[in-house]
Amino acid sequence: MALRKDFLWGGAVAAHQLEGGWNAGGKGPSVADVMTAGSNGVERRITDGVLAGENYPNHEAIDFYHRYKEDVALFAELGLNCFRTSIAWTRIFPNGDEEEPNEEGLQFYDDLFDECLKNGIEPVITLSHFELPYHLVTEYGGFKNRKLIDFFVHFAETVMTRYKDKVKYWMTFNEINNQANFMRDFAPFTNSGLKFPEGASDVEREEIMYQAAHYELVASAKVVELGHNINPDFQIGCMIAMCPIYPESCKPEDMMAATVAMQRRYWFADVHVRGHYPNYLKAYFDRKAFKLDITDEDITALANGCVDYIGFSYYMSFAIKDHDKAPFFDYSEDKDLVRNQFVEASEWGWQIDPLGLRWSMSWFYERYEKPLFIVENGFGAVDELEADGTIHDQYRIDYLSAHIKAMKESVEYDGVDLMGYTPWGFIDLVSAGTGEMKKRYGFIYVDKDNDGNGSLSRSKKDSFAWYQKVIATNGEKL
Ligand code: BGP
Repeated sequence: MALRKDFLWGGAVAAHQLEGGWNAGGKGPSVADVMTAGSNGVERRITDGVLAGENYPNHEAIDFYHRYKEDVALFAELGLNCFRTSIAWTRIFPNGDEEEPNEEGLQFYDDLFDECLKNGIEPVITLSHFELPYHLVTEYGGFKNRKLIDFFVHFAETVMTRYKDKVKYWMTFNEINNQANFMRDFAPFTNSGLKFPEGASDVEREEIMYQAAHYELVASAKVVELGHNINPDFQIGCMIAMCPIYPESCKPEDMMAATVAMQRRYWFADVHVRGHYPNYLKAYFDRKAFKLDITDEDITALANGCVDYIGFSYYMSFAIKDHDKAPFFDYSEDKDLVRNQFVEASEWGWQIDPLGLRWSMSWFYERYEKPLFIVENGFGAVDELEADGTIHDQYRIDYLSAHIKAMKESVEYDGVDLMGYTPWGFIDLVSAGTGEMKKRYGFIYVDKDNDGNGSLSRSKKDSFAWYQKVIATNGEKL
């Protein structure tokens, strides 16, 4: 089998990481807007507002908000036939809980989508990509509050109705399962906006995390059902962060550790795709005596809102050992994960494993038999700008071509049904994890440094011409 003729070759970004214009056009602050930059191992920190002297990298980002027309022209030159971005919730509902949307925000996305479509580029839209309205954190405590289901559904209904003839592909929550391994206050990489009570134990944190995850899954399911009513042609997917967890060895305890770790990290996909909680998770809830608010209506909503496809990100794989160390895998930290000695890692410790992509595709497809969509994959690196303005990013080309090769093998040898591929951060943007500019993924270079200095001008790296060729040959020439 070869790649589909209508294969979606694109690039992926998120509103808060590239748009800037954080308070333009009536936009309210999101959690990303009150998050400081981290660097040199210092974590990003959420503040209680805008503090003088702090570096808030998302405020300007790469100023896509004002430059999207020139950028979309470059995307067209690159040859993209789709563009994955998110709609910033706070452009549409500045506080997240209003009845009436902000027309200026709606108009911005109308203009952006028109510009894309005019250039033969189909928008692929994430509804929530780590950019919860900050007001929903301060007023309601984030997604541990049931009220957020209604706010999210109202937001989704508003934009799905408005763009029903412009957008066909949707995703609900970006990397919804990431919250299972970042159970600290206002962690980056989550949609929940949680602050845990002072002194909360690991078990208490876990219970709060499961409650928030449940509300997000119910919100997602309601939006899938609603979206299909708004336009039966909509394709609405979930988005899972996929990092397969290998056993460190064939020792049975390592094998079991990997199995349990996979359950704890990927049960989200079971609920999204099958519409109910898996038994292994119900057993875990019982053992831990969690008191979760899961109503009969929620159970019905989950069953009625199964996704059409599985969107997922893939950057790296993990390894784990020794299930006998602890009766259950502890998600408050990845302390049982070990370095895989068979693969290299990036400067940020992300283990590079192209075959892991094929493994992941098989795992998803055997389990669910639903179309897959690789909506993120990429290599974060420090790029060197030569004196003549060129950037020779062969390491990025090597990483991506090895992954595309594995992706093609999965289609050809394993018969996986794959809709498309959108490499992450194909235009340089603010890193979600670190808030840095220097961790770059792009084929398009943006002149801006970690301190916010630079002309913001765009230029092409070597990988630009390489990806152009990949798309033009439908993945034949890597
Ligand atoms: C994913 C997120 C993206 C993105 C990417 C790279 O988890 O969905 O938002 O940023 O990771 O991560 P980072 O920016 O930390 O390198």
